[in-house]
Amino acid sequence: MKKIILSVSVIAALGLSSCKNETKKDSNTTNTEISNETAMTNVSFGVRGNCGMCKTTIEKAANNVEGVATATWDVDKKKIEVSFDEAKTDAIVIHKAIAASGYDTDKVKGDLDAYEGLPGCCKYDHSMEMNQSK
Ligand SMILES: [Cu+2]
Repeated sequence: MKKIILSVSVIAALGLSSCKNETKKDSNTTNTEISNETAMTNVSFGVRGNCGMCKTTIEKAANNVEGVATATWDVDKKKIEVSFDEAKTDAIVIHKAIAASGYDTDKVKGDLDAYEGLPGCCKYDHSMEMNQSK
């Protein structure tokens, strides 16, 4: 009788240890997925501009940077929100790309030649307040 109880408990122990192994595999997979998601970095910073055409130009400039996933400029707040892969690019590269299209950011001044080439309605005031919170 004792032998039977012993062998049953051995089988039970084997069953438990194999379950543990499976659980480990599952949690490893989950961790990899989470780290892929958190690789995206979100930044927001001030960018001067006037209208919907400015919005198109600014967002296009940001989106053309390799590693940028999304870019949304807010015409009222004079502010852009960018989501990018930190392994591929850096926030300052995005500032420079927007500045090259003629627009001032809170870190890099807009290229003046590109500014001169902007449509009249887009020639924003260089003293405009950016990154407004209203
Ligand atoms: Cu404009």
